[in-house]
Amino acid sequence: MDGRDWNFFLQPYEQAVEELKVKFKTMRSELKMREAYAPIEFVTGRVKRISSILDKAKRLSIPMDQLDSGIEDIAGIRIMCQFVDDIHRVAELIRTRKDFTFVYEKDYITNFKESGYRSYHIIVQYPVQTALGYTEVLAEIQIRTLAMNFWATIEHSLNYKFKESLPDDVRLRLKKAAEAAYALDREMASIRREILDAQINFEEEASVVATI
Ligand code: 0O2
Repeated sequence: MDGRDWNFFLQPYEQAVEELKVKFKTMRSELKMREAYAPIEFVTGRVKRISSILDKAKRLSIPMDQLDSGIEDIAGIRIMCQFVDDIHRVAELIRTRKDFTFVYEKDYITNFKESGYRSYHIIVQYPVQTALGYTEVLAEIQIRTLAMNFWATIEHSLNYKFKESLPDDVRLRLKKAAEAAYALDREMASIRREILDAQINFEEEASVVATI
């Protein structure tokens, strides 16, 4: 494919990413308005770089004419949450939406990757109306906590910079850092639960006093 062909190929993915970003940002503001707390902290999106598409196609032996069905993360959306519980809430909201089709999900939180990577991935089929007609593209929605995102962003840039040459001891330290990030997630969730419980008890006591 030359540059022009790539532009045509990637156009519906770019449109899908832009539309999905708007939808999840709207979900965030709507939930914040209705419930005062939004399980979504922020949303980002990207179309996979051509070099990264070619690398993945080569690694998975995907023919060039099957890139659209063989590579599921050409369109990628990332949803960052404060807490692990929020990830499951957002995943449920995604599963029940009617404006795209849920395909399948990968729970890399329970089944974290060898690198230490944790995130919840949902693959959806997204309908796109382009100037030339209707099509559908696959998109990968990654849902993660802020701590998971912190780890993944740094690990990704180190891997990108040093390719295969990251020394084993660095990989091991990164894996331990991923565990530390997950321990932080659990601790923050526990602190939050304690504060919420204390608040409920306080409100119950206050309402008893008010009725006396
Ligand atoms: P980008 O944004 O294109 O540069 P895989 O073999 O991991 O490529 P798999 O197992 O099907 O494929 O995973 P999946 O669900 O397609 O996820 C691939 C994407 O998940 C990656 O895209 C990353 O965004 C993220 N990811 C998966 N494993 C790791 C990991 O060990 N570290 C980090 N930092 N991210 C990971 P690309 O292609 O890397 O990113």
